[in-house]
Amino acid sequence: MRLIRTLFFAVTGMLTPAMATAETLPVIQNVNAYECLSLNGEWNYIVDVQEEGYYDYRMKPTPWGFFRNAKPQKPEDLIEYDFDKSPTMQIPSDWNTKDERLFFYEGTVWFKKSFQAVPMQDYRTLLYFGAVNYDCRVWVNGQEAGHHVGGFTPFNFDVSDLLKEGENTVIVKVDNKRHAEDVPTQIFDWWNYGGITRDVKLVKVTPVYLEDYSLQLEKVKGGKGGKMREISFSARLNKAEAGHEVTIFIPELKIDKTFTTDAEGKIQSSILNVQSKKLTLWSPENPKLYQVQIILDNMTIADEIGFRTIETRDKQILLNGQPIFLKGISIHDEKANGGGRANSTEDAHQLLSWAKELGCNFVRLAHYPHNEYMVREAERMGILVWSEIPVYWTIAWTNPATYQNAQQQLTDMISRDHNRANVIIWSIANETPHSTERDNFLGRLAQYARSLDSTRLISMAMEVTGASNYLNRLNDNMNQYVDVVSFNQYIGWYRDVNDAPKMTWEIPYNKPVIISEFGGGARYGYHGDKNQRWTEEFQENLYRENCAMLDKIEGLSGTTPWILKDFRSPRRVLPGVQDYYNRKGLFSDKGEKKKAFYVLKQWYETK
Ligand code: GCB
Repeated sequence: MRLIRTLFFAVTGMLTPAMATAETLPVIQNVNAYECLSLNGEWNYIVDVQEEGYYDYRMKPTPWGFFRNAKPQKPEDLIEYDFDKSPTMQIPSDWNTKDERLFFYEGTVWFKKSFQAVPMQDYRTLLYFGAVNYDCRVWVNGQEAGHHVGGFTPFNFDVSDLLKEGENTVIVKVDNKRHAEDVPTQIFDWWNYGGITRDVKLVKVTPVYLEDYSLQLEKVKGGKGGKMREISFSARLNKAEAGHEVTIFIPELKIDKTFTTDAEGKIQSSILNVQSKKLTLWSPENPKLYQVQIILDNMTIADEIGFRTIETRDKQILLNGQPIFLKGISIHDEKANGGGRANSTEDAHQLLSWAKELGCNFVRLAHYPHNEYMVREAERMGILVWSEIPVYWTIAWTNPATYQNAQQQLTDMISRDHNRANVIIWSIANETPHSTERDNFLGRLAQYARSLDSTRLISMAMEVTGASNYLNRLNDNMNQYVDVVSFNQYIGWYRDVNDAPKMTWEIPYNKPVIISEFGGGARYGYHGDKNQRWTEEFQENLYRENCAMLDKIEGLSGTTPWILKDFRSPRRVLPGVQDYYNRKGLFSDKGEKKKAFYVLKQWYETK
């Protein structure tokens, strides 16, 4: 094996200018299994309203940008910035809640972090970001490491050749300005939190490492009662090299099997046999996870993996072959108390505990991939997950770059979470306006999602388009691409305020139905008549009438009402009521329960 010199963690040394550039690579599977140096913590930051640090006065990228982290060498030198004298911000975070001046800010902020590295033989170093919102450029020691677009998915660059012994500096330019051709587009109903919003780390990998692996329980073929179950295992190295040994070791199931990579550096889907009675399936009642080790050459990757099947039969969703009603709630990736982006097991646990208290076995993580702690914690707590990409409202359907962007976000969402037993639905869009262009875009995206992962269900939040004489009809060409027909409806709030009891539904597809949103706003502590908008009583009544109405839908397989908790949104400006919060939460932004919480809880007790 070729010896590659790279650097790792702590100590000092001489600086040598690196000339190489880094490489953007597919996201590494299960990053936390590797030895990492966390770059979380205090970073210096500079707010750069006119992108002075990137463009010259003719709007051309300047070689003298802030990424050089320059310092005056002589008394007469003119350098009009200084990271080390600039304020610091705790990373990961969003600048909107960390710096009062930046509450509404959408633009560019530069971040800088220094750390020590030491040379090591035989390893490479990836610089990994859990997520940065939205457009981000990264430099290591003044050399460009890479560029990434999209605010909610992980990415990594190989920075081995940019590092040097001693002090190293990472500089990140983050720009969260909205644009019509982006994903999401220019308008969306949540706060456009900017910054390095998830963990940053240096990851130590061998030159040949396991870029991806997958373990998936196969559905029972030919009826029940089989003595054996099959788990399919596949893996991919970062290099197309044949002859590497990959061992899969699951002690509790007595699985210990070694495979050899093919010329593409892959283990093509291979079957591991397990006795049915020895296998405990993952379920909300018993979220069993197995300790798994995957050993490539001498490197061991540890994971915890659950085994379950998910499929549909006519209008039913089957988990482990049994029909299940998905008692869900929609959630934004925002901290439980006070807002700001969530990014810890504690944040996740708080939100998911509220969902549990409500009686949920399912959450819709809207409208973009949430942080990984959320998915992992939900898995431990026995909560099923709908995971979504931010193809929301008015996407630029005919722009090829927009499609590529959406596809990349979908790829990275699936890459990160495809070994999580609790994730059962990939959602490709929310409330998109019907057109041929949209159908082409979303049809392609749905097929692509299926090509990446054929073991989960595909869905999207549609809208009801036809209603007359109290009959609501779902009619969306996308029905042919999805496994589960889901739609949002706001009877009692945006429409038909007093008519929910009279409403009937027609969903003309032989597929399970999820109501992916319903609800209405209430300000916690505001009481009055059930017809008085914004009161808890109005929301309580709306939930009562909606639940009764939904009970009449044939094939209803689940609901994820909108939403667990009040969340920040720049579109919600009504003083004294909204104050920049969408008030449709069953909990207030401070975690107080509104009356409607109990209505939904009671309804779920009947399911
Ligand atoms: C919707 C959207 C969601 C909004 C919600 C609302 O249909 O999907 O993002 O926040 O309505 O409150 O209007």
